Amino acid sequence: MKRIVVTGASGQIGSELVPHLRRIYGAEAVLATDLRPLKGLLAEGGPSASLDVRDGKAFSDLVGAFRADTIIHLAGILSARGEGDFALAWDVNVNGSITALEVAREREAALFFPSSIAAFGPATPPTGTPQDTIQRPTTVYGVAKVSLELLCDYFHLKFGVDTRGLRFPGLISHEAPPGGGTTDYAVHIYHEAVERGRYTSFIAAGTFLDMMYMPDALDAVVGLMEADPSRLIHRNAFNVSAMSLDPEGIAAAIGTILPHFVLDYDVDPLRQAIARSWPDSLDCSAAREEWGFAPRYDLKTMTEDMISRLRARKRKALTA
Ligand code: NAD
Ligand code: AKB
Repeated sequence: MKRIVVTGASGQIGSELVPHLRRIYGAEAVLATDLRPLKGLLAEGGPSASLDVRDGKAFSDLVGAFRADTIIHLAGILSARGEGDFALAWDVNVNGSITALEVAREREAALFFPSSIAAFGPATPPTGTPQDTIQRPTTVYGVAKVSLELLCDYFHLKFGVDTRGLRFPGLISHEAPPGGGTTDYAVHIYHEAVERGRYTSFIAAGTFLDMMYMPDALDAVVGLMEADPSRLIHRNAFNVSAMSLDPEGIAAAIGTILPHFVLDYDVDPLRQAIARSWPDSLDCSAAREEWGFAPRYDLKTMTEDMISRLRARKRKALTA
């Protein structure tokens, strides 16, 4: 990766991936784009542009003018939001992503596509979920992810496009808020713990889901995109995860630092049903073997880092 266009750059992942890529490849080598206005570091730290990924001509023109060799395609509508608006979720997640594939093909760029644990469904083995297994998701978000996993394989086989991708678990981070997903509770719980000392979870006690801390997700994107292609047997949709967590497990880890933290529940049936249809713990051996996936953070180290960063931000806001 030398010259990179990032779509959906204002979101939870893009807000941290764009500065990370700019540190590695140089500020001028990373063009941040989004439908929403780009703010702060995204706009000031390097080139940026407005882009609706469903506009094929604008997308292709931007990639061509920037002389990009890589597209990191993050634009999307997340699981819970998607269940509320089928047409929008399909249009952005399927049509917008096919547009990204077509632009990559036309401009001879590599394409990173972020799939998700949402690509699995209730018939999937929930623990030790294999890399290659039954999928059959029950959300429009998941159906779109499976479709794109297959289309990314197809564009590689048929047209030689250098497509690569990960199946992300729920990502926990402190920089930008999550965008309407089911795993969002695992981000909100830290913010609320530091702000208010308590959190009401919309996901029920005992519901385990795969999770990963954002720095490991950023390293995984770069690690996969820089991997020797001759070692990639799967290429797209690699299972990646660092921990399997339920709300009480996170609360217990927070409680070691904030002993008065209180967790209670007001379960949202929609997001709980989605969570129950997803696996508990992925088998990530293909990612480890084919390109050296090695997450650094566990629940303890992630919790220490999240709380210390959120506390520092709170102190700064109070003194500003
Ligand atoms: P997010 O919702 O925080 O950000 C998505 C961004 O896409 C937003 O900034 C939004 O403005 C933009 N967008 C929406 N429609 C657009 C359009 N038509 N054209 C251009 N931009 C548009 O999402 P995120 O968490 O940053 O996720 C990025 C990608 O990673 C998504 O494909 C998501 O499915 C995938 N993913 C995320 C997670 C996670 O936990 N964050 C987990 C698995 C997969
Ligand atoms: C969501 O909950 O929708 C995302 C995801 C796991 O894909 N965080």
